[in-house]
Amino acid sequence: HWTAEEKQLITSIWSKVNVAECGAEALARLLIVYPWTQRFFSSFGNLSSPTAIIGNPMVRAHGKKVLTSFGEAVKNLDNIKKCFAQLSKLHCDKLHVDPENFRLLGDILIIVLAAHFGKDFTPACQSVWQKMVRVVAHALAHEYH
Ligand code: ZNH
Repeated sequence: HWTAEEKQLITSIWSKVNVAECGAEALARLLIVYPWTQRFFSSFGNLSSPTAIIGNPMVRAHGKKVLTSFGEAVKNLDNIKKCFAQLSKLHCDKLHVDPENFRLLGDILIIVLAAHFGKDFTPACQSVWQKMVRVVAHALAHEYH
C-alpha cells in the first residue's frame, strides 16, 4: 500500500537519520511530555527531571534500540506487520505497553525529524511519515488480544 514516491521519500529521509541521536531524543521527549510513560522504565534510574531524562544513558541506549528496530520496518515496507509480529507479542504479553503509547511515540518521532531536518522536512515528507508511524503503531498493536 505504498506508492513508489512514498517509498522513495521514506527511505531517502531514513538514510540521513542519526538513529542514536534521534532515538534518544524521541524517547526522552516521550518521557518528559507524557510523564506517565515513565512507569514502564522504573529500572532506568533517575527520571526525576527533564535534564535527568535527557542525560540518562539508559534512556539514550533504549531510544537507540527502539529506533534501530523502527529501521527494520523501513527496510520491510511491504511486510511491516509480519516484521513486527514477535515484537507486538512481546509488548502485549511481557511488557504490557498500552498501544496508545506507540501512537504517542510516533507523533514525537515526527517532531524530532522535523526539528532535525528543518525545511528539508517538507509537507510531503511529513505526510508520508505520518502514514509510516501510523502503519508501524498499527503493526505493533496487531498481536494484542
Ligand atoms: Zn518497545 C523493549 C521496539 C515502542 C516500552 N522495544 C523493546 C525492544 C525493542 C522495542 C526492539 C527490545 C526487545 C528485546 O529486548 O527483545 N518499542 C519498539 C518499537 C517501538 C516501541 C519499534 C515503536 C516504534 N516500547 C515502545 C513504547 C513503549 C515501549 C511506546 C512504552 C512507552 N519497549 C518498552 C519496554 C521495553 C521495550 C518497557 C523493555 C525495556 C527493557 O530493557 O527493560
